[in-house]
Amino acid sequence: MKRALITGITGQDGRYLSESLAAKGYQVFGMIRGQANPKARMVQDENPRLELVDGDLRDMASLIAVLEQVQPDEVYNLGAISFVQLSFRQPELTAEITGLGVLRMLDAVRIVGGMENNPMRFYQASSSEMFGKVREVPQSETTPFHPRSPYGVAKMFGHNITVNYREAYGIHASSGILFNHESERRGHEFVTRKITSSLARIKLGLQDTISLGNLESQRDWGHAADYVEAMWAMLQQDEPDDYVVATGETHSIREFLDVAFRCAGYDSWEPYVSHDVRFDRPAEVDLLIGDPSKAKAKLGWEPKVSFEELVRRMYESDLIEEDKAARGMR
Ligand code: GDR
Repeated sequence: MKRALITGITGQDGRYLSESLAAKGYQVFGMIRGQANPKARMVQDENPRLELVDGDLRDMASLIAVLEQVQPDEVYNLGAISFVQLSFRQPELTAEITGLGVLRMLDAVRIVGGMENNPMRFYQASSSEMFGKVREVPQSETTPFHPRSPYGVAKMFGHNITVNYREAYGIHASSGILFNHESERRGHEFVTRKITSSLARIKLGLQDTISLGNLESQRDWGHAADYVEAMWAMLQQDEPDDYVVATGETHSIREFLDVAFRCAGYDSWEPYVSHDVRFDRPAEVDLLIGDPSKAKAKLGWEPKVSFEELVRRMYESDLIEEDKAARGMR
């Protein structure tokens, strides 16, 4: 039975990946940070075969101890401060966890796995935010980076150090440059879930409007359940490498609003959406659109969920969730 360790187990991707690996017959370990982490119980309930282990990406000794205990075949490093806007308010903490955390985990893999014939395969969750002020459209594995946030800068360090450890120590370390991926489990701070959950509350008569920031930015949005399959496929290759994971389609926040409000039976979203400068960013990423041809050709990976289906699924799920919450059932 193969063993996998996932950091960021309580996040959207950690939850999908742990279920997918368990279904493939893996023994899955999730790294949990902090005492009495309230999300530990939720992931344990969702996936009873999951084993939780204590560790923190800021604490090298804890990472070595976790790897010694778990002896994983595959390490998926998904743990990070992942909210771009927060990274402007807490840039140093973002660099510490999202950036240096990758180096610590790679070093722990190097030390525990050994210098030669290291059996531990490593996946780094890199991000399209590294492309930032894009130098080319669409963005591929060879597009130069130009990050626009402390988060993007930290992810760029994580990506580069992963490539460096692969080249310097021969570690089977791959980096997935994932474009935005959303789902019914997306955190409420991200724009897609903020829109679908607020829209559900508007539909249920629980809320009047949604306050948003910049509606012009364009993103390449896919479904997270599809994207975790690409992570796994990367670690099954003979050779480690970097891959863009995207749909190849881009849509503005306005288009997201169009589709979501149409699903809910409204002709227009304009009367329900107001602008709030608090949600504008000091520097913005205007346009992201990925070229996933390498992932398609080498991993045989393709996204299954379309943009329209993604929006509809998120809205319909939120309608049920918000209704339950309003009745005190959540
Ligand atoms: P992003 O996702 O920054 O692309 O990073 P987010 O959903 O936060 O923002 C997308 C775009 O929407 C605009 N926007 C708003 N965003 C939020 N969160 N809230 C608002 O009210 C709002 N109004 C407009 C933003 O300015 C932005 O242009 C996500 C994260 O998951 C990263 O961790 C990941 O690496 C990348 O996607 C790929």
